[in-house]
Amino acid sequence: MVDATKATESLIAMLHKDAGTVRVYEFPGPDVPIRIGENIVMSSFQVSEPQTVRIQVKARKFEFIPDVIQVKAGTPVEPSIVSEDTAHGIACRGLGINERLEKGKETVIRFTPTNAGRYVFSCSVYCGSDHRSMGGELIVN
Ligand SMILES: [Cu+2]
Repeated sequence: MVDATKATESLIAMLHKDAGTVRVYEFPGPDVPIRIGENIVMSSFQVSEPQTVRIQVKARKFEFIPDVIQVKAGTPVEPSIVSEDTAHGIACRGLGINERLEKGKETVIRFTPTNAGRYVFSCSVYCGSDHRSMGGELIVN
């Protein structure tokens, strides 16, 4: 039984032998925890939804600010990107993203990176002499 008034956002799972009535959890009782030596085998896990990470990003000749963004795998990410000077773009091949960024207009991209890694992004709309150096990196841990 779960007492909802005592519930928190995390649960503890305890492996046990279903030794009494099958599919009825009888503890304390015949359902004995699985032990390794003296230790009961347990693990905790989150049951709450991961919080969306919202990030304000500026684009301008020839940089993204910030240009390094770190997030956890499985966390929804919502960068809100505004170009300050001219049309730019943001493309990230590893995440299948390519959006045009009009001057002064907010562009919100929503995605959830599932695999850890480093994802390079860059400007995908030609914006001048240093266009090719305009980029950054999303680090997914
Ligand atoms: Cu550019």
